[in-house]
Amino acid sequence: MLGLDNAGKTIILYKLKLNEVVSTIPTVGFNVETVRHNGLEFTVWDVGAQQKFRAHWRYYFQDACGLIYVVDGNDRERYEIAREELFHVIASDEMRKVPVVVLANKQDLPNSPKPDVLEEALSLQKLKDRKWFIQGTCANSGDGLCEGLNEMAKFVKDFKKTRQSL
Ligand code: G3D
Ligand code: MG
Repeated sequence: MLGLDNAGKTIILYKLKLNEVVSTIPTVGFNVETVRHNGLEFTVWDVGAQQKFRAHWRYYFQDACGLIYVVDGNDRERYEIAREELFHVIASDEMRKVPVVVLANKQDLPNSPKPDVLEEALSLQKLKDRKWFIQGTCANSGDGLCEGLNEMAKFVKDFKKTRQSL
C-alpha cells in the first residue's frame, strides 16, 4: 500500500484492524510498516518525499501481487505528484502487470471529488497492461474499504494464476 504522506494509509491499516505491526524498518530513512492479515502481507509506506530511497523499492516490490494506492482526493495541489509517483512505481520491473486498486480517500470531506475525477487526474485509463479499479473511501468510517479490498483480492487471485502459468 503506497501513497503520498497524509493520504490516509495508516488510518486505513488501523481501520482494517491490521494493528499487529510486524516490523518497521527505519534504517533506510523512512518508515515501512509490514502487517500480516488473513494470510496476506501488507507493506505500507509513503512515496514522494523520499526519492533518494527509491533504490530500496526493489526489495519491497519483489513478489508483490497487488498495489493499493491511496490518494487524498482533496489534495488537489498534489494530484500531479500523486500521478507521477504512481506511474514511477508501476514502471519498475518488479511491478510488471501487478494489479492496482486506487482508494480515492476522504470522501466524507465537503467538496470531495468523486472517484471519476481522480481517475481522470491520475490518468488511470493509461493503465492498459494490468487490471485496475478505483474506489471511493472514507478511512475514518471505513466506508468503501471492503469494496476496495474485495476487488484487490480478486485481482491478486487472477494475477497469481497468470504468473504460475508463465
Ligand atoms: P498517511 O499514513 O498516509 O500519511 P494518515 O496518512 O493515515 O496518517 O492520515 C493523515 C490524516 O488524514 C490524519 O489526520 C487522518 O485522520 C486524516 N484522514 C485519513 N483518512 C481520512 C478520511 O477518510 N476522511 C477524513 N476526513 N480524514 C482522513 P490528522 O489530523 O490526524 O493528521
Ligand atoms: Mg502513515
